[in-house]
Amino acid sequence: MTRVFVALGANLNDPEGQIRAARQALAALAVPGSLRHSPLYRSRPMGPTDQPAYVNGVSAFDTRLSPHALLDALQAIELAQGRERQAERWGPRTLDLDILLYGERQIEDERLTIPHYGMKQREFVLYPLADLAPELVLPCGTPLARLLQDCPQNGMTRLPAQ
Ligand code: A4P
Ligand code: MG
Repeated sequence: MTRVFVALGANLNDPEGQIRAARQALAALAVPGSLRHSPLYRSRPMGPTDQPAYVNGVSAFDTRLSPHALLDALQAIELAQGRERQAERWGPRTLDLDILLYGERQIEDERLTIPHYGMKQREFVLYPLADLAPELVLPCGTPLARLLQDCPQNGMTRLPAQ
């Protein structure tokens, strides 16, 4: 059983509803009782600016799935919620589920890079991650608190809890 952190992002077709539906779907991948969710945030789009604001959050849970089985399951949830992969890098999407951390593992192969390659710089990942695990230390030894010091919130706002 391994503790994992998953980043959730959406900016099309009721993004907040997409994230809430995805959070429910994650329960099927989690050891019962282990699933936790950060507050949700509205964030400025990284990449092309001619796209709607994003809703972002992070969820944490224990799983018995291997890293690749977890990726398969997350991509199935993306597809079930109408994700269409487009050519434009960092373009708009109904739902993006990225594996941030899989225990202490460091993985680099053709399908997976863990820790996620962008997580150390992205305010919409680091702040919700800190809501769940303020004391977290990355597998490379860097404390999350140190990354937050170098990461402005960039106009991000926390959404009211529901
Ligand atoms: N892949 C490799 N490592 C991982 C991992 N740790 N978790 C591979 C998940 N997938 C991983 O992903 C492309 C491939 O990455 C997968 O097939 C998988 O094998 P994708 O979801 O099809 O493509 P993508 O998400 O569009 O690409 P990319 O480069 O991962 O996009 P990002 O970096 O996730 O950026 N602005 C705001 N404010 N908030 C956002 O959430 N998101 C993006 C997307 C752009 N701008 C944003 C946000
Ligand atoms: Mg992705």
